Amino acid sequence: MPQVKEFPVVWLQLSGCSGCAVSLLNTRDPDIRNVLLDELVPGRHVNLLFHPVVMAGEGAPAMEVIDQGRLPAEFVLLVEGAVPTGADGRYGAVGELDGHEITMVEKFQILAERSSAILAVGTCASFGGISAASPNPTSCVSVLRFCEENRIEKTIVHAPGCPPHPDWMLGTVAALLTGRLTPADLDDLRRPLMFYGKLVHENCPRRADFDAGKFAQRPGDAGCMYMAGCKGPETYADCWLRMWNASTNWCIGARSPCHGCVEPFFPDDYSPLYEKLTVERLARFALKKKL
Ligand code: FSX
Ligand code: SF4
Repeated sequence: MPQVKEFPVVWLQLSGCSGCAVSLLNTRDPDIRNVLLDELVPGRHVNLLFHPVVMAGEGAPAMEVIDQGRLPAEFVLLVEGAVPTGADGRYGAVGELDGHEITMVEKFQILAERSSAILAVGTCASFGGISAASPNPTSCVSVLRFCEENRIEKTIVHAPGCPPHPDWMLGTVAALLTGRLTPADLDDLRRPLMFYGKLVHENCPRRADFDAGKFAQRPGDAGCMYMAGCKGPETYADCWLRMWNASTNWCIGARSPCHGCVEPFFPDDYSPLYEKLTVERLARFALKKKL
């Protein structure tokens, strides 16, 4: 029988709401049991060493798994949440060991330096997101910004979304494990083009209403939801095709505007959420389309 290769993975949870972890648990095909017990892709098994939401271990035995001296020679680091750098990191702790509180900043720095590659999971880790929203009292920064400021040079890939779709996370991990994620497979925001390559607005079932000038005034109404704050004209994601909750529905299908949660503009630049994009921003989209 061919040997199965083990890929150690550490999931670190920083400043966020745990929605990314919960979204991961909602994976349908494969389901979470298959992800953890079987081969994610033929011949490759994800050995999830540490995940605060999923693992049974707790306390010192759990913290020892990600202790510097015990880390495997190679592992992929998945990071959920932004890095809370304020007050010397005292806004967030991963746990404690030998009576010493281990801050998120401290643990992230060590793991990032030792990792083979980093996957920023969710919009907080990728771009700062809600955790770094104004006025950002905890001085949260994205994974990339922290690494740049601390001269940590690693392959960093983004799988944003608030939360990200389970397929976006697992598909990106599978591509990383099989070496099928080259810079040519990413957009200029380091997102895999296979998930984030197409514009929502170009693929929206309400697009004909936009072109005909039939606009909904509030969520729930018929017509294009541009006036009700839809950010589809500058949001790159495949929700319109993939849909959510085991392909049940998606935001626009549920008569809600797209909030652009996969974009670096979210949430500050997209607030108030139900306010329309400026005409200048729309014009920028039209210009891009012509090129
Ligand atoms: Fe952020 Fe994760 Fe949004 Fe939440 O923790 S991407 S707030 S859905 O879940 O980081
Ligand atoms: Fe669809 Fe939103 Fe574009 Fe209207 S503005 S066509 S609702 S994506």
